[in-house]
Amino acid sequence: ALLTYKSYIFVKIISPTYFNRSILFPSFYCIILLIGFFMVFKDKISLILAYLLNLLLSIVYILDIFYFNLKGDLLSLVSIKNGTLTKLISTNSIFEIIGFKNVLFFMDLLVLIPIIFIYLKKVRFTVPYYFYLIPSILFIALGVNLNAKHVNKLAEEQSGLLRNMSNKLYISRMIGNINYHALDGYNYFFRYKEDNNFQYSDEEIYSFFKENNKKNADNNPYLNKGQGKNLIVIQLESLQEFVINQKFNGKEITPNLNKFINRSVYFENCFYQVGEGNTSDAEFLVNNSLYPSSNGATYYKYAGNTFNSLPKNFKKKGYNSYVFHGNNEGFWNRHVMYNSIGFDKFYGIRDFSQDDIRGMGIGDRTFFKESLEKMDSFKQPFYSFLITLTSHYPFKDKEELFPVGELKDTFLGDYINSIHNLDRELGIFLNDLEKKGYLDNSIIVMYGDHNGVPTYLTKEIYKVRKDIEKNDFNNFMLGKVPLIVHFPGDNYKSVKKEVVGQIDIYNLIANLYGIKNPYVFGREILSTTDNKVLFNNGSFIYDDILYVSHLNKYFNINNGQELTENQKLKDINNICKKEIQMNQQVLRKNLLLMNN
Ligand code: GP9
Ligand code: MN
Repeated sequence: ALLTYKSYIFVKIISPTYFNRSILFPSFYCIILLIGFFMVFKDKISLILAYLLNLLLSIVYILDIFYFNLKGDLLSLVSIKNGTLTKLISTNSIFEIIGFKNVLFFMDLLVLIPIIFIYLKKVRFTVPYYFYLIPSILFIALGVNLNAKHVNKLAEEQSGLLRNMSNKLYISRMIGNINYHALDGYNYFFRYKEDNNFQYSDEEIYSFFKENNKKNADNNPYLNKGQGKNLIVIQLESLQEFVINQKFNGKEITPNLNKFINRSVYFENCFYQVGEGNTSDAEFLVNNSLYPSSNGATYYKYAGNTFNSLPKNFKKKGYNSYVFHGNNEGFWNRHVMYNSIGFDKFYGIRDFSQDDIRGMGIGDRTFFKESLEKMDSFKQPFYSFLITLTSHYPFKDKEELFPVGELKDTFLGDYINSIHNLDRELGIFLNDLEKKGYLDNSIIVMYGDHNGVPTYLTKEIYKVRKDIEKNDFNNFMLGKVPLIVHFPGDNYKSVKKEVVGQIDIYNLIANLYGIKNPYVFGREILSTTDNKVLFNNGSFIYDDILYVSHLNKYFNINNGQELTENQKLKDINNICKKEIQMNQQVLRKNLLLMNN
């Protein structure tokens, strides 16, 4: 009864706007199962176990409430491992944060001690053991059934969620907080051990890094061009390359981006390389020059790792690093991972005005405006990393601005409209940056995080890009995102045709700011003329060759013609595969720890 009551209070606290009776059930189901388990034991032991369980869950609930009140998220094992929890405890008073009335979570535990003591001493048990055993089995059976139903339902509705754990609060609400922690423990201790297939020695990996670094030679004309300047990186939600410099129904889709591209270095062949971690993987690639995990979300799975990230290297140059994103701080485990990446401050949903919530969080206009206000107060030079949100699926912006005509009420129509809105907000922001002088004393890097149109709808894109022939080769080539680098004075403006990936953005920035990191998978792209981009699924572009893994086909990148496999292609395929596997090993073995 006490645990049920505590669960009720807890669910109410973590679900202030979602609270209704049905959301309580999963918590109760967990308790039914637990009661079944300790009833299996003999009377006295089961009583003590019940007490200990109450104690343990009270601690978990209190820590979760503490965590939730500060970070809008729930505790996870990796947040304990990477020191996020300790940092919060050492800088805040638990009692103040959880609120005085929640201290009651522990009051019963005190009161129960003498009662249990008397009970154990005085009460003689006369009821036979099977009397407990039968209901216990019933409780367990019922508990397993009800819990499994809930967990399976969630797994079916949102496949991947229970593995990538992108929204821990939601998981806890849907399957109960006890199940959430059990799942977190299972992921942490068991599930990810699947990846322990180490094929390369650490030495091999370090010598790869050494070779890769040689290619990042110092002889490029852009070297150190950013020294002393701010860096503003803007990651744009769902922005794909196929909308750039395009008109639809006679109207430019992204007029502001197009204008800005004309003043910048524009990479028109940049591919996104994200995995299950989506947006967070793009953030990860850019800030670490590592590929994301080939399964699960890197931000959750490897948040306890050590990284040689951009913020850490900027710190050595005297820069502070800031990250801005208008969603809940816990989404994609961001606030835990940002700690490991080394951002000095994370401005999440609660750091912005609450009167412009659109979709998952703060609307882009408010987001840009208030991020800029915050930046105005920073000591310069700084590194600011902004992640937009409003152009996220389902693309239901309040205003309808773009005449999508026959595409009205279609996925693609909504997407174009949403991207057009993003472009408008970005245009306002870029104007403000210019007015305030940031364009003269900062380098601006912008790119799309991943596709907004899912691959099964790729064929729809040809309705907007009638200039492209519909075929396997072009389906693949539509997986591009724009990459834009703006220098003060519109210097170096040009269009780059080389094939590059998000993983290279780190190196591009590192070279501009004189940052040296020998442990990178990316490469210098401002001064190169080579094509290279690798994907976790085995596809790659290398020189003139494109390999599409799910088709097991090779193409000539210049004309899209299919190539027959030969030894040379096989060798290249193996080299590319090896690099991707080495990266997984770096993550799994936390190899950068040894070198920090
Ligand atoms: C969530 C936002 C969108 O905060 O970044 O995430 P996505 O679904 O694109 O990965
Ligand atoms: Mn995204």
